[in-house]
Amino acid sequence: MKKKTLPFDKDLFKRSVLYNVKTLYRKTMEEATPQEMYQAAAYAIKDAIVDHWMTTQKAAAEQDPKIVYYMSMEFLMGRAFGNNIINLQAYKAVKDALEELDIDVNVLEDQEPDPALGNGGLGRLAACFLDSLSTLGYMAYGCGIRYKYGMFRQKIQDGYQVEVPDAWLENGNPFELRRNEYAKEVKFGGYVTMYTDDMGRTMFKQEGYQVVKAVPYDLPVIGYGNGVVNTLRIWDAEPIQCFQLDSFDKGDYQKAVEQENLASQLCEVLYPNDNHIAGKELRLKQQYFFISASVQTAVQKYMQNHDDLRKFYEKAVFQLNDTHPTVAVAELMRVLMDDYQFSWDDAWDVTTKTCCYTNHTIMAEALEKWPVDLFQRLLPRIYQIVDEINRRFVDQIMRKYTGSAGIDVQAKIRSMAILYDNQVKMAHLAIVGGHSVNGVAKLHTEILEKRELKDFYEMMPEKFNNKTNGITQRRFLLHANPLLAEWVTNKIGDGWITDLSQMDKLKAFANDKKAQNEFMEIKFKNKERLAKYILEHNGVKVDPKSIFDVQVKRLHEYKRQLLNILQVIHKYNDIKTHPSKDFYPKTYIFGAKAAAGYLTAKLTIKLINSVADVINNDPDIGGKIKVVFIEDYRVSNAELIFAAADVSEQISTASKEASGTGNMKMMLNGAVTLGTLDGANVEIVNEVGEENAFIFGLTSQEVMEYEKNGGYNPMDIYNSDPNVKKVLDMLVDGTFSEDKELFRPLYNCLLNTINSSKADQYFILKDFESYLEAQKRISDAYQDKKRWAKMALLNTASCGKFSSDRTIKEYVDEVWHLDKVELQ
Ligand code: F55
Repeated sequence: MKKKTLPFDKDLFKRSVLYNVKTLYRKTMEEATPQEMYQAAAYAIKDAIVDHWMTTQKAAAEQDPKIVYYMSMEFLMGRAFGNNIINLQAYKAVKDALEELDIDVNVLEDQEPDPALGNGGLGRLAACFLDSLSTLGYMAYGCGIRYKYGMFRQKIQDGYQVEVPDAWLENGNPFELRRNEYAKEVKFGGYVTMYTDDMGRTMFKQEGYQVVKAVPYDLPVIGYGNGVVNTLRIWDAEPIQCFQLDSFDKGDYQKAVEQENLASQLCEVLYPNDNHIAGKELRLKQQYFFISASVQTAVQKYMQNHDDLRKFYEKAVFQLNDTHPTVAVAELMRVLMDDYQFSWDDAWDVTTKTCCYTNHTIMAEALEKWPVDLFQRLLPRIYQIVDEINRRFVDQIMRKYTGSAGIDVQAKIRSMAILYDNQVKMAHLAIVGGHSVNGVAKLHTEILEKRELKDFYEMMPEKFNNKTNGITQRRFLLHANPLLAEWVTNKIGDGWITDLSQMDKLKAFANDKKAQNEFMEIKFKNKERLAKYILEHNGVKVDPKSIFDVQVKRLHEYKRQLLNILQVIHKYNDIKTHPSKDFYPKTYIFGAKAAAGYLTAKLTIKLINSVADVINNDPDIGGKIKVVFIEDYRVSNAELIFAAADVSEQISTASKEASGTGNMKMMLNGAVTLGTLDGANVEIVNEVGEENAFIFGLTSQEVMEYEKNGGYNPMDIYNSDPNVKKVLDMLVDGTFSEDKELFRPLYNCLLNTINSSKADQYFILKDFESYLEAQKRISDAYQDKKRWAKMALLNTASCGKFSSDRTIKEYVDEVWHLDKVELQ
């Protein structure tokens, strides 16, 4: 039976492109620049999307399904054009149509800037989830911020990272729709007054505040082949027009200027920190800004076709992506009580049944806390509500534990209160104010339950659940790796595109010599494609026959890029001292952005580039190893990199990486994991089998045991392992920099001679030997061509579990309970 595909009118598309070039630019195709052609084609695609968008919204209005509001400060969408035409099942038609107009689809795709409204994993996960929600036919809104400047663009100058503003909206965004009619007001500051309403109830009112207008921009999120189009709604801030200002604050010129300033600053820039809270006032403003607008919208939408707001949670669920959107708990309480006259208890019932929270990290520096005075000054009414939530919760703790043998009630309050030490603890608010708390991989959820959030887990175990992360195979295989996608489809049909568990069927080919050769031939072609990119962008020639060993992710000490580069230095020494020793050539590929203020991370980038300089230009090495640092790692070049990876480096200190998702993207593309038993690596190894991955290092148990006992002394390793000593000494002997002191801070991180309990907090030297040994196993395995091909193929064949479709199904079945929307 032939499967139904979405209709797409190729000729209409072609005419539309020509028409758009004319009306947008007053040009013919011959005169238009590639950017103009891209815009014209994108508008033509948008035309096709809008029909589906309207059909979906109409069906939803009729069927009234429950909606998930995925609230997130970050959506790392990546380029839209290619992904949209893939999900419309129109890639080939568009490619052919463009060819007839003498345009290469790849050149066109390259004209689009990466919408980088996210830092890394957390933001990208949100984007994958939206893709899956549409593909599975559930109604969803992504709620976020339309930052004027997204994640900075990274330039490497003299080996150092330089941050360049990301003006992604410079040429406009053809896919977005400004929805002025849905604008909302958001209020900051001022004070709260009390009054008695007509019915004798005590009511609260915020006065003397500043106000900004939140204006939504809608972006379509297209399901694969099903015509479902959901909405990513990102908010921009504008000043309230003066005539409106008049009505509440006549002639207050000063205030008008302040409001203009606030509006222009609010959505200016994404904070570029991952796993680290900067604690800036503007950040809290951003949080409340998009949450207030989103919560108001969700309630209003519900009230359009329902009358009993006490049943709101039957039609809406808020998923809070980490603690950043957690003010939603108090904002929903506020709207229900102040705008709809709910009692506290009724409002609390609705709020806790609506909100759910995902935790993405256990790193202490990422736990979000706000000083009470800042919080109170900026959000006076919200603070009152948080204070009352806290009072009632502390009361509940006391009632539960007072008089229980062996329980220190004060200790419980200290560890769980929302307000403590003059701080507002956002994770605690999220746990108390919702009905679901989830971690993002099995191990991570276990650590939350047993350690990080132990007291909460003991008090309310029913709220806790795990949702192992996933990724969308539409972007990361179908779009990123067309050769492999086609091969897979030839072998097992195209069912995998919407059901990744079908990849399992590839296991039948694991020992098939022809299939193995084809698989490795495709990998080789993808390596050639990446080698070309590297030559163009880095000016370094790499050999696609060498092992492509890849570590791409944010730069963070716990992710241990430093361990990787130290190992490279060791390998360099090894080759120099044993020039005739057999060594299979390797290309070490790094890509990473460091938070702008994170000095150790930035210095690690410099080290990687300095090591690259020395090694790539040393004639003694004869190209046996090459080191490449790919500038400006982002979703678009990630797609090229994943497709070309032989080895996927996932080497975080065990217990620190909540899940990881790059690990899944590389596995999908047939890379073999070299990793610690951390985050989702544990589950990856479980699926693919230990014999098809390379695992090393301390376990999370061991790491946590050391941490409990104040760490370990890396000096012992330095003194006893000559390899380690040599490598570390090279950081400060001028091998990689004329200034011998340049890399001293990294040396000191590893061997803090003043305070040994602060030395090597991420167990780099402790894991060094085991890591070298794993690297050796990799080189050996790669030389056995058949064995490697089988391993690589089995990785692709075993990745079924790691689709975000699976993750979303689990959220739907266990937490959200959504209904599918049916399009006829
Ligand atoms: C961004 C801003 C702040 Cl303030 C804090 C954290 C972040 C951030 O980007 N976190 C992040 O990306 N966390 C990652 O989430 C992924 C998705 O769940 C995980 O796979 C990954 O382990 C985790 O580090």
